Amino acid sequence: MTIIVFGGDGFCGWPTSLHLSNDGHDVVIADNLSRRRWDVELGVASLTPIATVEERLAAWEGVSGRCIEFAEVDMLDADSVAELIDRHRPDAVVHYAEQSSAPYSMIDREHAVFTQTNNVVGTLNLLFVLAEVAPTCHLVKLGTIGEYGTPNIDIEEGFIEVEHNGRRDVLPFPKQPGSFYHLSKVHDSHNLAFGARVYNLPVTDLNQGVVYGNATRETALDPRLVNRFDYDAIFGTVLNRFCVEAVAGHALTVYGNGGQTRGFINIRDTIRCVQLAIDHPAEQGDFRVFNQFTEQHSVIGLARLVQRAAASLGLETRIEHVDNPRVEAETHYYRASNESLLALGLEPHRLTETEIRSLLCSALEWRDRIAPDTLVPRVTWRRPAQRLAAT
Ligand code: USQ
Repeated sequence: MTIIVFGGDGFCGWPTSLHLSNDGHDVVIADNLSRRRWDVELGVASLTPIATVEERLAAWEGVSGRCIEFAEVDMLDADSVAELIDRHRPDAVVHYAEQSSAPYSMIDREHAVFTQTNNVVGTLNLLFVLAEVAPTCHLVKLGTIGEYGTPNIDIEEGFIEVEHNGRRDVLPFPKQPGSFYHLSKVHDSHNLAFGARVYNLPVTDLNQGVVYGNATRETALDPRLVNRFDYDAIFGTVLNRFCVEAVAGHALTVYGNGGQTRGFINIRDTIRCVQLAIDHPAEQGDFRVFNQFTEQHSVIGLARLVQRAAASLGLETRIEHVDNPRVEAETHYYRASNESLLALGLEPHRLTETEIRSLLCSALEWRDRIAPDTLVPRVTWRRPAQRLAAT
């Protein structure tokens, strides 16, 4: 197949692109390289040193003999997106090209507006281009399981059967997202569900959980292929952060009581899920939703797992319950379904002690690059727009 990966230079997009290329597909990466600019804006950096996109692609060709084309495209520029789709006529597009951090979206008005404009308008542009230029192309879109929030009932995959006043229907599962970022994904899902229906497009929305790890089989083939490993308080996800905190001798920063429970997934399963979605495409006019996570954990449970694995490596760690910078339930029911991808053949990597030890060893390898200042959460949900208040 010919597959365009929008956002193919980012944390999930880069290993996905390599994996699909390794699987024999013709892969094109479309990316505006904004993820690298946000590092500069925030004064943070990946724990692993990231090669330029040109170096990455040359290294991949060197080790695999396969070429991945790169196009610097901003999804807000619909003409460029249309030109790219028209030129390649892809069988599938994978869409990761969004601002992916909840804290980033909560910095202030400007960052909230940017996140929603970038994500929602970019997705709308792609939807319209596909409808006009490539209506049989399968759109695989990365959403988030955080769209559902933490309801006091089981979370289904996108839809729920409801009985009301004696009548029954299957309706979109209620959404209670926890940040302007998560809201942007909700808006995307609504636009995609509507667009798939009226333009008869095949769409898969992957509601992904919190990703951990950074390396995949392909990224390990050459140092220039190494993937990002974010650990700062804006872009780092919780388990990766705990591993870096453990090797930095920093307390594990559990927000609040740590009872927050989420779905988690290894980056190696992320790329496999996307591959499964592509191999088993949605029908024309179908908007299907898969919950993409493999196991559930509470934040305090994860901290204890990291503490135990760290101890086995001789690292002393301390858990600190810091004031929760977010507005979120800390004690709640959580049980989400993830049957669709398992039914398609996903064989999950489990979060064993060995797996956490291997994450800790990756962090140890780059210990000298840790900037402890960036571990401390500075964005709070409760006090928006400091800049606005000052004006
Ligand atoms: N948390 C801590 N300590 C930390 C960092 C986070 O206790 O040092 C807690 C948060 O309060 C939250 C949970 O850990 O309750 C998860 O936070 P996170 O930063 O790992 O993940 P989140 O902000 O929810 O977002 C991440 C990705 C996002 C993706 C989402 C999936 O950045 O792109 O969509 O995970 S989900 O959370 O399932 O919506």
